[in-house]
Amino acid sequence: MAWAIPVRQDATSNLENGKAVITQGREGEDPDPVIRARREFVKQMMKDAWDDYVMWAWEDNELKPVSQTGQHGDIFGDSRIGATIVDSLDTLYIMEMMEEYETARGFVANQLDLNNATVSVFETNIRFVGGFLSAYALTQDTIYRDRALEIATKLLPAFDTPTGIPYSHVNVLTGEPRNNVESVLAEFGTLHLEFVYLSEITGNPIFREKVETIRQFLKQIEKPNGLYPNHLHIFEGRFTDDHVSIGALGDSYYEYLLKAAIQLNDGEGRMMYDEAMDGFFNNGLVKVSRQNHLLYIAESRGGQIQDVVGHLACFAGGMFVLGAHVDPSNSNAVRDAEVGKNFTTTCHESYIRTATQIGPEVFQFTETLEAEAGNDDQRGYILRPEVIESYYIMYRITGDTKYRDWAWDAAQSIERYSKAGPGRGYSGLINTNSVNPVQDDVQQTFFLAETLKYLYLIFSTNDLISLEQWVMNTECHPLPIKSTNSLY
Ligand code: DMJ
Repeated sequence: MAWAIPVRQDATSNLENGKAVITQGREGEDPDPVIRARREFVKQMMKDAWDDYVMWAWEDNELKPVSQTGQHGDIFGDSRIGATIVDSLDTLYIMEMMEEYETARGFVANQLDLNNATVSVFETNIRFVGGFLSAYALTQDTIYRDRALEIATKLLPAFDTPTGIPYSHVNVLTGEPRNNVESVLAEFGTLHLEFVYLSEITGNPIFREKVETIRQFLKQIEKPNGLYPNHLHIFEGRFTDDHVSIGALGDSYYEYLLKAAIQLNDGEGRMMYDEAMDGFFNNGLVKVSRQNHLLYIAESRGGQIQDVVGHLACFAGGMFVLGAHVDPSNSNAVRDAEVGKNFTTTCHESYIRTATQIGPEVFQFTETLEAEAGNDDQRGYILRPEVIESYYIMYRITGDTKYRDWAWDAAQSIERYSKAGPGRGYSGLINTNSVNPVQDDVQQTFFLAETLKYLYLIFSTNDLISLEQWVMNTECHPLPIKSTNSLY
């Protein structure tokens, strides 16, 4: 029997035609029993991943599912701050795993305590601030709003720089930044959705002001050939390298330009997104393979095109299609819908060309390689979501069921090769091209926040966290869209 989602008393204004718009319980169930069974299978994957974490790594940041112990990881300093718990909150809620959800809420309410740690501003924002804001929007439980405010406030000293571009790391107790004057585009450019919404729900404008400063800085800075290099000197306000990528180091900056436009009807964000995408096209970075004309988005270094694509870049298939979907009269809409579809196909090819049918961390295009890793360093898989994320957006927008099939194939392969044992959690793989892959013994928090949530949603009906009312932060935490969602 499906759980009836408890809608809190103070969320009654979120009823639409008498139904909660937060989660819809059985209404998210597909009429097709095969699809319903797939959704149940994904839910069981979440249960195994969660239970194993609770059993062996509670309060720590990540589970080591092979060793059956926890680990801090390095992105949250020395702190054991339950990153998996916070990143999982909304997934548990959306999947109606209410007992587990209440356990997670109890940790947030009673145990979570930031130690004397130097944390990544970006990671803390997308996983903690974003996770809490999403949980707040879904449940209207103010504990999450207050936690988001508390943690975002601890990040504010990082923004005390001449440009307003934040340091990459800050100590959450002392406010001391890590003394590194170069920051990464995808990090300081991936704060906008959370900070604007946080200002809105707390009435404190400071967060909006911080990201508005970053936006205006990036709007006026000279972009070589219309491209954004990935590193910036936060004191001198100049780019410090010539590496351009829609994947690692650049990725979610572009994602947030588009998604801010969706969240807030932000015309400036849309304009900057369109210009940034034009930069990739105008500099010849959107290419096709010589063998089978697979479309891919190359990187650029020192003015030279590099025919490599990271798994991270595969989110862009969904981004291009989403950008076309929300603004069909945009002059780039037809181009972007086509590019998004074809790039998603290429990312799928990177999956089906390995022995495990799971795509590698990096794939290349050369005389002999087409969407395949070129060396052992490129062959790993760390439970990343981006390819499945694009399947999910493609399915929701086009209705083409092949994306559900591709997602199911990926889920089956993850179950077969990444599972640490019966009833156990999931691990990354060292080599996706081996049928006996060695596991890397890390269950990344984004596996529960993103990979499993996207899988669950692709096997649900479109009204569960609908694209018209919610926009995902880059960690797949849904935030309400201002113009269509009364929860904003
Ligand atoms: C996640 O933390 C986010 O999706 C981020 O934007 C990129 N990397 C991981 C998942 O691969």
